[in-house]
Amino acid sequence: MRFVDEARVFVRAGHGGGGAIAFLREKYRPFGGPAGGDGGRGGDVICEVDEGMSTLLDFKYRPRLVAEDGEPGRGKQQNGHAGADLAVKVPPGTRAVEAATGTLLAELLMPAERAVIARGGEGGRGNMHFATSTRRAPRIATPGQPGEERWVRLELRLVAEAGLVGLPNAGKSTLLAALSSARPKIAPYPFTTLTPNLGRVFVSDDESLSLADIPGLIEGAHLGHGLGIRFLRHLSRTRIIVYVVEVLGDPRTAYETVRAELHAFDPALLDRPALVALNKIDLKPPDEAAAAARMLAQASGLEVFPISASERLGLEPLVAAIWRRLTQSRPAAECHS
Ligand SMILES: Nc1nc2c(ncn2[C@@H]2O[C@H](COP(=O)(O)OP(=O)(O)OP(=O)(O)O)[C@@H](O)[C@H]2O)c(=O)[nH]1
Ligand SMILES: [Mg+2]
Repeated sequence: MRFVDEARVFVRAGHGGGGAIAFLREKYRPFGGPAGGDGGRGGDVICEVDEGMSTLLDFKYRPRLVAEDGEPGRGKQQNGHAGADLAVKVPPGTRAVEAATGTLLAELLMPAERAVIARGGEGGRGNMHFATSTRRAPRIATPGQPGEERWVRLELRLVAEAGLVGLPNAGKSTLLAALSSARPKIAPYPFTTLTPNLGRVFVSDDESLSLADIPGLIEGAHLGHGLGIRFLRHLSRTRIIVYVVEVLGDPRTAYETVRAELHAFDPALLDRPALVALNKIDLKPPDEAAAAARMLAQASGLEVFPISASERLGLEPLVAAIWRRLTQSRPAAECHS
């Protein structure tokens, strides 16, 4: 399944049906009066969260979302049927933004959450409403209103509680694979991961957290180097950032490079609760790894967990710390006001 986190769609809600002008003419009621019914409402275009989805790929193949028009009113006081809504499924974390103005139309997070992104037009009123004592045969009805239509940008921001960030090759995907059932591609060269991966980490039988593996960042990513920083928007909803830094080379510079790129994307990311996973300690003598961890803790002011993702060393304390931070920072009520 291809990961697509941006799509442009044209949405058009249904037009309202026109009100009818009609008169009752029955055998025994020659002047039965005005009987034009109302037009039906146009259908809405609606986005609805499907928990099982994690990409906007479908919209690449279906860029026009059009709801049904309302039917016009008819004689004998019959109202037209309303047009059917068009409901489309989106992954959790989808934002719908009006392309022309940048206005946020909807942000869909919770399972089964729905939002209207284009509202159908009201139906017109038939002439049966316009009769008065002095105007018994009104030849007036109102037209249906047009439905809203607009270009909409859909943007997906993964809904992950924790995010892994680091230089390419630091071992982020290896760590995600060690902690969850996700099976991201892992290879000994930079930029193996081209789009974010998502996994679920079980802390106990019924407690889990979602973890995102973000493609590697290099110095100048905010200038477009490497894969750039657009994937950092998937960090916007993570509550905890886990810096993955390899113990080889210069861990402190690696950490600072990644911080600088996060800052360039959004300075607020630096204020998020964060931890450091100092990876690949299997490649260093234990005392050197421990010294590197102390140095990095000092330099970063963060808790540093020496681990080996591939050898599965030190993972439990790391997960426990992520979980502790999450439960401490978890909003008191998980409901949206
Ligand atoms: N020795 C050792 N090698 C590791 C460890 N973790 C990861 N590796 C290796 O490091 C290489 C890069 O690992 P990945 O998990 O693909 O790294 P990444 O951070 O996801 O890299 P990008 O997707 O390119 O950003 C692979 O060859 C892994 O097998 C570790 O703890 N010890
Ligand atoms: Mg990777």
